[in-house]
Amino acid sequence: MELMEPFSSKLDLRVGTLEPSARILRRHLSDMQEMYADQKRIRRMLEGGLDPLIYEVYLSPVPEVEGQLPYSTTIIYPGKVGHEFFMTKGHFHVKRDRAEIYLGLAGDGHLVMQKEDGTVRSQRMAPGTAAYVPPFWAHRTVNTGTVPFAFFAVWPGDAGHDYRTIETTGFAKMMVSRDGRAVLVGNPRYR
Ligand code: M6P
Ligand code: ZN
Repeated sequence: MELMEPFSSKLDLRVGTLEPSARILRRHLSDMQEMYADQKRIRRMLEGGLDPLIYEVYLSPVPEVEGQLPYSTTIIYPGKVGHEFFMTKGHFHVKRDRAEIYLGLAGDGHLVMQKEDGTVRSQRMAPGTAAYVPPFWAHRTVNTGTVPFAFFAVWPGDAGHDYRTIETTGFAKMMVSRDGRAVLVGNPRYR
C-alpha cells in the first residue's frame, strides 16, 4: 500500500462541500432514469429539455484499496419525479460484508437499505444523525425535505460499488410524498 502523509479536509457543515476533493461526481436525471417508477413522466421531462441535477458526490483523495477509509460528502437536491423523491442510485458493496457509516449534515433525508432477499429498512436522517449501514445491506439516500440534504460517508477502501444488482432489480420499496409526508411504498418496478 502507498505510504501517505497525514492530511485533513475542510467540510462545509451547512452546504456539504468537501475540500480538497479528488473528484466531484454529478448525477442528472438522465444518468439514472431507470431508477424511478414513473417512466412516462421521465421521458416527457427529458424530451422537454428538463434534465435536473439530482445529486453531487465530493470524493476524498483517499485511494479505494484495502486498509484505507475513503470518505465523501453527498448533496441531494430537493425535488421529485412525480411523487418519488430525488435520491441516489444506490448500491451494494462488491464485497458484501463491508459496512459504511453516514453522518447527516444538513437538510432532511432518509437512508433506505435493502438485503439481497428484498427486506427493506429505512432510517430518518437529520443533521447529527449517525446512521450505520451493516454489511450485506444495499443503501440509497433520499432527500425527503425541501432544501438540499447533505451527509458525510466513510467506508472500507476495498468495499467496491456494485450498481448492477440495483439497476437490474431496483429497490423493493420507494420513498414517495403522500399528503405532505414521506412514506415508503412498494416499487412497481421491483423484480
Ligand atoms: C455516499 C457514499 C458513496 C456513494 C455516494 C452516492 O457518498 O456511499 O460511496 O458513491 O453516497 O451514492 P451512489 O454511489 O449509490 O450513487
Ligand atoms: Zn456504500
